[in-house]
Parts: sequence; structure tokens; C-alpha cells
Amino acid sequence: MKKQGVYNSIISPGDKKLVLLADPDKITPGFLGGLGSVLEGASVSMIFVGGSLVNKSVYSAIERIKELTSLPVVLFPGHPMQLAYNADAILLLSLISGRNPEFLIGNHVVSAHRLRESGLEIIPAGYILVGGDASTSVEYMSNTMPVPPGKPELAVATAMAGEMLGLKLIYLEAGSGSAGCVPSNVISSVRENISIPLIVGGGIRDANALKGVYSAGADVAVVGTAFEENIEEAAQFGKVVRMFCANP
Ligand code: 1GP
Repeated sequence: MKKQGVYNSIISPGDKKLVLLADPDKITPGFLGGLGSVLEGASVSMIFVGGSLVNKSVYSAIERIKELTSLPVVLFPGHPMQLAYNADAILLLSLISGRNPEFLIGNHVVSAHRLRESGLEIIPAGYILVGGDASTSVEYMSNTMPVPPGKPELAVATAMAGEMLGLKLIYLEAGSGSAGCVPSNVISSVRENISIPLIVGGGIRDANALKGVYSAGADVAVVGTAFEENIEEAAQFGKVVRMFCANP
């Protein structure tokens, strides 16, 4: 039987979810120490692990995270080398905003046998980069052009095509460390035109930004940099998540 626990928890109706993105290259003892005390208060419901370029072991990073928390750990891989069997699930990302065949299907073919062998829950995801901040890594590493932020209709058509292809969620990405989030009119336009869950990440630095992303229609928000750089602010995220909960 197919595993679906993580996906089912993403689609629980009415609630907004907060995901912490942990970059294995940045998992230091200090970072983990701070994180242990903030995960519950910030209402984090799962942890994504990965990045555009990861030099350290993803497997070891997951081991360390699992010593700290029983939250589900989901691979968010920038490359097939980031596949680690000790995660609970994987976002099988297809970079549908780009026209680089490796990120659309090539890497998936390379990984297919190992993915099946891994026993991981596999969540097919349409990954859409929304541009604006050329200083983030994802555009460079994927060798793709993002959707222009002032063209919501392009993001909408891309997301609709992803849903019609059978992808199980859409992920709008501004890029880690981006100066701003995905614009709210892009989020709301996509939300209105798809029926699968919508994840939004990149540039969510404070509680106000998180509120904006949820109000625009994101079901799940992903935050990395704020947890690395400003743990006190990140602790405030929980108030926003609970504000949007059907059953706080
Ligand atoms: C996940 O790229 C994001 O989608 C994480 O972005 O590091 O800017 O929070 P930040």
C-alpha cells in the first residue's frame, strides 16, 4: 500500500501549516540547540531538508534532527545526490516554471529505482520559481528562468498545467534568502485556479510576512533563513499559525 501520511497531513482542511527548511550545511550544534526550544512554540508541523547546493551529508543532518524531534522529515532535494533513506517522505519536485529537462524529468529517471527502493512516501510536486531577486541560488543552480513576479497569469497557467499533469501540490518559491516573498497577487491568483494544496516559500522573514502569505491563500509556508538568523522572531510564527487554525 502506498504511504500517504505526510501528504494527508498537508491537506487537512482549514488549517495552515508551517514548515521549517533545514539546510544540512547550516546545521550546527548552536542552530540545533536553539531549534529544540522553538519548534513547538512556533507551531512547526514538519521539517524539509535540502537546498540548491548541499555539501554535507543529508543523512547525518536527518539523524541529528530526528534526535531532536519526532516531526516528519521530508526531503526537499536540489539534486539526486540529496536522496537519503532515513527521511519520512520526499517532495519529488518537477521544476515546471523552467525549461531545463534535467529538472523536469531527467533527474527523476536517474533516481527512479532508488526512490522505489527507499520506501519513502513520494509526493509529486510542481515547483514554480517566481523571480525578482537574482541573488538567490535556485535560479543559478537550476539554470532556469523564473516566472516574472509581475505576471500572475503565467504562474496561474503553469500551476494549472501542473495540476492537470497529476502533480499533488504546487510550490511557489521566491528563493531562499530572497529580499521579499512571492507577491500576494501571485499567491491568490494561483490559489483561485487550482484545487491541490499550495505551498509558498522564500523570503518569509517575520510574523507579518507569514500572515500575508497565509491571507493570500497559501496552505503551507516554508521558512529557513529566519530560523537560522533570528530565532526570537521565528518563535512568533506560532501565534500566526494558530490564528489561522480551525481548531487551535
Ligand atoms: C523554501 O526557499 C525557501 O521554499 C526558504 O526560504 O530561507 O528565505 O526562508 P528562506
